[in-house]
Amino acid sequence: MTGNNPTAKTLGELGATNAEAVAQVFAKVQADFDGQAQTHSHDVDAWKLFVVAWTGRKSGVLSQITDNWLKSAPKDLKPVVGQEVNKLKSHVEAVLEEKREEMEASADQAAAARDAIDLSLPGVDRAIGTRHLIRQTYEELQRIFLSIGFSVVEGPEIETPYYNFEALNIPEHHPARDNMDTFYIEGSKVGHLLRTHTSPMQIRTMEKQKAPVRIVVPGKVYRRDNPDSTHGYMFHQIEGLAVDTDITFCDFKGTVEYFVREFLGPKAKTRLRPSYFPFTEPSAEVDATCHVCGGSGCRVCKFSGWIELFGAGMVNPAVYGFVNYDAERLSGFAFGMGIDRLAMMKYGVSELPLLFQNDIRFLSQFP
Ligand code: 2NL
Repeated sequence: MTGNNPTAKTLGELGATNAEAVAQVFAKVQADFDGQAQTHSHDVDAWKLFVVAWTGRKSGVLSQITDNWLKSAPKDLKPVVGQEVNKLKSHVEAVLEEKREEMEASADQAAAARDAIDLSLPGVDRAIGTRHLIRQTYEELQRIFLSIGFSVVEGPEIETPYYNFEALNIPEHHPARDNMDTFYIEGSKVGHLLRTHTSPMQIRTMEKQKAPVRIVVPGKVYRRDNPDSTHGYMFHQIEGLAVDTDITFCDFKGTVEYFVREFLGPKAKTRLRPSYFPFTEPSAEVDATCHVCGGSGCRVCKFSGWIELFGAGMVNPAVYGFVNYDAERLSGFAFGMGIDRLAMMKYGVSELPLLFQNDIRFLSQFP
């Protein structure tokens, strides 16, 4: 009640001097109350203020009416006013209670609607990743070598010059040690470097374990290179090593041919070309008949019918000296292949960077 507040005055001052006039004043107050109850019932905060404004103990409208209208009423009118006050009070109480129940129910309903889960809606469809093409290729290579008795060994990417070069019969001042090819770790007193092949792990294995040895070593290797469509400064390699008392060039050739047929299919033929590596003697490049034309000649094999797959050879006896193996009694073969190169060849990928850009449009072609 604001402004011209009738409850601040007495009934006499309002001109209500008989029962009829009193009833009219109370009817007006009750209509006022009903109107306000209607407007404020839609907003919880407004409703709270409204309730206090009418029922507040000190300055609520009902208290004001009791104080200013009932107490000051002349004796003959008092019973009438008393009755009207009681009627108004019970009306107010009944309306407030009714509205309170209504509002509680609709709040409960709203909360229930908010929390309701529609079980008939379709679920969220999250794409499941696939194995990267390099890993798929690696797993195929691993399967082939596990099937003929090799086991898998892995090791560190940061190495010492001894394991990466010395023990592999690559002496100081050998061109393969050139700064152009190798990343050295800045500030390392012993000249730590990023391995340029996974051979160091084969040396470590032979140091720890007597012959026979049959292992493959997969992993990342690093070489300083100018990046282009087929070169980066990191690639994935898998090297293999077999050492025993009576391993011959025949074992070497048979293993290589078995591998090529498993990897490229039963029709693939193998060819060995003389090559050179400091750690094998003799050394060979292993070629296979072109997987695109089958050997008749095409653009992919530059019309030669052959594709170069990897390098290999019989372990150079000089290497055995570094790991305390008896070079008179033992012999073996070794090979090293670039997994990325093999993947590009087998799956017809022409740009190496595609393998490392994580572009879903490329990756999803190899599910
Ligand atoms: C290539 C050629 C090769 C080896 C790696 C090797 C390891 C030891 C002893 C002898 Cl411990 N050889 N590894 C042998 C021949 C070739 O790699 O082109 N790799 C990408």
